[in-house]
Amino acid sequence: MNGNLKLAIQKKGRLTEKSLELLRHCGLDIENYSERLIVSVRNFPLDILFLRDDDIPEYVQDGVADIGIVGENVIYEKQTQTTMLEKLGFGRCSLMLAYPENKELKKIEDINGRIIATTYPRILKDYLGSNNLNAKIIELSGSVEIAPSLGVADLICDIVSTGNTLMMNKLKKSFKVFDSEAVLISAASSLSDEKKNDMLNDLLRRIRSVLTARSSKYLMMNVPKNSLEKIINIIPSLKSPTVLHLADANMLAVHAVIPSNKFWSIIEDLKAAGASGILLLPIENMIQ
Ligand code: PRT
Ligand code: ZN
Repeated sequence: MNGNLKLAIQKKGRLTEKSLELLRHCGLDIENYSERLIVSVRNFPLDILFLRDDDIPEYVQDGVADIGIVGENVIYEKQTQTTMLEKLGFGRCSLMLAYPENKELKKIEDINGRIIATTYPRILKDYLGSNNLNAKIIELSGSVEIAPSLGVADLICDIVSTGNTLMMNKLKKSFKVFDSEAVLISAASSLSDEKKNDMLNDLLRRIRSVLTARSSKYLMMNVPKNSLEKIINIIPSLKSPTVLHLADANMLAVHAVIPSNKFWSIIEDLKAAGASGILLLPIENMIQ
């Protein structure tokens, strides 16, 4: 026991690279991890444990790892005692009901009496229960999408991201059961070891600043002096924009941090108000 904070992430799968990328953006210098179960971070008291994603909730609950990064779908399905500390904005997907293209499913009640194959029996059972539905659940460990063509099930309930897998198997998606993304979890909202709790708070501050930076962009433009007020009213700035003088006395430079997803909806209004030389830059880090 070296007293380091222990973080469990997926060893090899869809969440591995994004989890490591997030940690690196937090300034962590991570040793080459290939095929190792545990690696230390060189410049932060953190050990990273590489595990199968299905095992992460239980290891965190039991204190083998202090914190973990895993999909909400896995947490919900495993029903362990863990607390979600932060949504991480990657690994987004939905658990959805899907059925063969040549069949009809007009309303959700049409699944009553049908057989649904899934790797998420608990989530599906809750969904059926809370919607007063009565279907039979068959639990499979993988390749759920081929169950209808094998005649094993009428429908499936599986993770959908792009929808390509469903299409390739001649299935169409219907009702959504659950939305998921990768989240950071711990056994309780604060750790009992005070030193580790300080480390966790430091790490959380860094993660939150990276996440805020990712969802924001730095907007720069030149504007005619007499359009300043109009332009400022268009900008969905998080704080008051910065206004700078230019060599041309009739023009000003305006800089602002904006939510990334707002850019395309304001660009035409900015141009119409006389803005020129519009630049949108990524932000590396943002401390609030
Ligand atoms: O080996 P280990 O048990 O660790 O990995 P795993 O195979 O169980 O998990 P993995 O790596 O496939 O997924 C890890 C997590 O990523 C999941 O628990 C989800 O939270 C999240 N995630 C995001 C996804 C997807 N997108 C996804 N598309 N998990 C699975 N899929 C699969 C889905 O099951 C289906 O087979 O991809 C297929 C559908 O994808 P589309 O793009 O064709 O719709
Ligand atoms: Zn898994």
